[in-house]
Amino acid sequence: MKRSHTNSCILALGCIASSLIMAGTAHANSSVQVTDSSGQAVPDAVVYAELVGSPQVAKSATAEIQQKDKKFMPFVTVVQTGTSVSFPNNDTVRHHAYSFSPAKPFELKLYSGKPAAPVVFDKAGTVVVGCNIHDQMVAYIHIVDTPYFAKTDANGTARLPSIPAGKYVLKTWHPKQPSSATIQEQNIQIDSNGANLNVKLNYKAG
Ligand SMILES: [Cu+2]
Repeated sequence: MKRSHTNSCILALGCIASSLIMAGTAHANSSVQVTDSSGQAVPDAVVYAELVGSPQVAKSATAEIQQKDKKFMPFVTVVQTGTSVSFPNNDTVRHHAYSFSPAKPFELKLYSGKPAAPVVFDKAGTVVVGCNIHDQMVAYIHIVDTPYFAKTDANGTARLPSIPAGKYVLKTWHPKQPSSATIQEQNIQIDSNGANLNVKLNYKAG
């Protein structure tokens, strides 16, 4: 909606007025600080806000997890359901990426360069990716039913995109979450000023 508006704006005078109106209703970004049970800031945590009662499915987003120096990079990826993820191999050795995770089992047989097709992640959940050749290689993909997601940086801070005002459930996931644990969540209210939120994980993530 926003994009087509911008495109149709070229040389249109009405555009100036409507841009001002849009600026007036713009939503501020929100930030989330994540710490663990020992009080340490937690990098690589995934935080996402779901509008209460309204899951939203993406249409055609893309993401990339490359293989470099016998590692998957990034280590943690968060995408919305429906996203196509490509797995380019930027090493000189071949890799064989796969997952047995119920949210999306897949296999990209021994390859170098760019695989023929990306993998579409169409179900919310966590997918653990490994390489058949190099056991130490691992990556996590957390698939969410909302466009409002982010990953914490080295300081444990995540910056969520602009979120319309409303009631949301803020969920937080991290690769160190015990497999028996459910995803931590808290009810939040977002207003037009955004929000500065804190999440304390009930396990050690370091
Ligand atoms: Cu490999």
